[in-house]
Amino acid sequence: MTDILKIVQSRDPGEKEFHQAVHEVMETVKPVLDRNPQYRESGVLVRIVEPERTIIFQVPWMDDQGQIHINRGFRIQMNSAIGPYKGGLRFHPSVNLSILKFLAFEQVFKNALTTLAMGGGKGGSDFDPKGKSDNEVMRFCQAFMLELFRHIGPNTDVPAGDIGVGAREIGYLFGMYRKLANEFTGVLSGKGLGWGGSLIRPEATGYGCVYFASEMLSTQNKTLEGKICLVSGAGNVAQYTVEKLVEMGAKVISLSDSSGFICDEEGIDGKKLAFVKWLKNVRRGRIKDYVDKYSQSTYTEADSSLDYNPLWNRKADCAFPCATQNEINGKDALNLLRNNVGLVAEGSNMPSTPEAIDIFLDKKILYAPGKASNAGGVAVSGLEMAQNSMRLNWPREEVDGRLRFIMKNIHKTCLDAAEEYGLPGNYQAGANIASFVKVVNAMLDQGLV
Ligand code: NDP
Ligand code: 2IT
Repeated sequence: MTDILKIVQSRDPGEKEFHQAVHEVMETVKPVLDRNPQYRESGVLVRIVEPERTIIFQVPWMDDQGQIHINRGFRIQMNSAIGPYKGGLRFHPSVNLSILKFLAFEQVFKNALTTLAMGGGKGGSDFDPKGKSDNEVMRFCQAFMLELFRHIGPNTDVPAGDIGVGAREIGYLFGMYRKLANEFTGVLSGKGLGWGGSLIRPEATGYGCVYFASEMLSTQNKTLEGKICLVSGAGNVAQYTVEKLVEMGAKVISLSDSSGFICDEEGIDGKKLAFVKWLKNVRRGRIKDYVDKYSQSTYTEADSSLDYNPLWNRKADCAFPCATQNEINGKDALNLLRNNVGLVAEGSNMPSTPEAIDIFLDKKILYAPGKASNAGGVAVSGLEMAQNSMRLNWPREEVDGRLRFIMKNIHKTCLDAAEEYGLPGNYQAGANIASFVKVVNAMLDQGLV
């Protein structure tokens, strides 16, 4: 165990997701620390694992029946050495300090990989938008922003979406910010196209993940054409991962939500995807309803008594986890390999447990860690910030071209850093090393602040 992990564990006992994320980065950057003793000596390691600021607040709101609810709101401002804090907001009942600190920590390194000037942050609430009316969601978002607005700003901290926070929530949050601050600035990303949003932002995480996968395959002179793909989740990232995979000629056979997963061996084509988008984004229904419409497909209910997820136990070539953290464990990883999967590109944040990652690395399959492969979302958020600052909107082709370029560049950065440290093809080490060096060098340049 690294010394720094011991410090984090004793300071923040019980924050298991945060410990997992710190451990993952610190283990892989050991060769960098050995080669550059100034990093250990300067105390930069203890600084990088401690949020610069943690804001926790009460969010009181009233439901449609007049009942009062108190949720907890958070914003973790993790590191601002290379730019304003930047990262999403998650609304989900599981949200706690540990989960948001792991996400904020990952975000610092992910944002550094994009090459754009963005520090790392994350926030959210244990509020559950599921089953709430639009008015309840609006009142919650307004109450949340009533406190958050004093801590953010276009040059300070720029939140965006994540699980449970999409276009609807960003709209309500922005409206309240605009009113409270009495200014119209690019304080949130993922905004509507008519009021400062960027083209391609909704698509960016999923598209970027597929661009990254395609780059990985090209190192083996392969393409996504004809590849059978497993995708988990059915939200923003999953939907646009499927869209781009279909466009590139792959066959996607699964989708899921927290209740279960569907399998469609005939492939989820553009028409079926349009139904999923309507089902999830408009009707806000469950993925189970897919089988009522497409009767050749099957639905499997989630079963928490199993120690593996049957979604990952299907014959396929590629896997794209796009739901949530720790959704692929060691057993799932072995099942994926046994079923012929040779590429895993993470759309979600930290979907693979440490055991699963070790199995992927040991078998030398193409494995892309989320901080590299899902960086397209925040990258286009960075482009949205740039467009807002200029008060200009770039066309779709321009933003998509920049996204492709950024993903290609991240892919190369990972490979080059891995190669430099004698770990060819290890994207996990490459992503951590390249981003860590960039952030700690900026911290050292700027002194002890
Ligand atoms: P959405 O809320 O749009 O979709 C989340 C999907 O994952 C839903 O299908 C949801 O099912 C499922 N899910 C959520 N929690 C769980 C759980 N505990 N167990 C099983 N399934 C679950 O979120 P996004 O698509 O935006 O986010 C998905 C992942 O991608 C997250 O890890 C997020 O951090 C990451 N990410 C998102 C980016 C973005 O730009 N949005 C950028 C980079 C990464 P249900 O409806 O039942 O809750
Ligand atoms: O995890 C992530 O990168 C996001 N949820 C997107 C963050 C952003 O600021 O666009």
